[in-house]
Amino acid sequence: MRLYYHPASTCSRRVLLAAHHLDINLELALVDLFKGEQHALEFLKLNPNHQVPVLEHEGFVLSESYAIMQYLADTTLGQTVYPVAPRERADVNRWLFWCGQHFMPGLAILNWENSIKTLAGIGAADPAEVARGESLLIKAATVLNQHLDGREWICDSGLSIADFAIAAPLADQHRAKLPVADLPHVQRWLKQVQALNCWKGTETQRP
Ligand SMILES: N[C@@H](CCC(=O)N[C@@H](CS)C(=O)NCC(=O)O)C(=O)O
Repeated sequence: MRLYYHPASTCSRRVLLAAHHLDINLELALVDLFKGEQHALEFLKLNPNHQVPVLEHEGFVLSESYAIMQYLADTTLGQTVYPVAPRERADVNRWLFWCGQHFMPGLAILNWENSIKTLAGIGAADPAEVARGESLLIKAATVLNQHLDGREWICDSGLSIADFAIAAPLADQHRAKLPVADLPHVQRWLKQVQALNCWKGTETQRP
């Protein structure tokens, strides 16, 4: 299986976490977002949305990080991070959708303004955008913090791809200046995810 990715892409990181945990060896193909390679015609045939990650598996091409994590789990015998019991699976799906719909919008703004712009050398953060990102993210992260109060993992079925999905973009909490430092349950849970082998094993694939 080949994964088109970029080391600064938190969406790629969540796929890498899932693959490492599932013991799937991905062939990594760098798409240099800083050089604009996501706009190349060849890449647009794989993903017309101009974005990584994209998985290629024996002629099957799949974009969208959450769908890729689900596919990796579904093709792994005996895995437990994407349960098959309908209600347990629905709960994992709920948090994957929540991540995309509620958590990522504010986080992506802050990641872009405070982190990626600096890494790519394309200028200073826009204060109005930073304020918009903070306001969106605080609302979502507060919901997550309350949910994690008294819970070991996000879903009661145990460690799941929802933990990978939501923890991955928090890796850059300091560089992206994410307003989550004062959320004790989020921080305690994140430390737990960061103690997993899959987290340590994918650290070198980051900038
Ligand atoms: N919904 C997509 C979002 C993917 C995404 O935002 N990818 C970013 C990197 S994390 C990207 O490739 N950005 C390049 C661009 O938009 O030009 C997913 O979950 O895979």
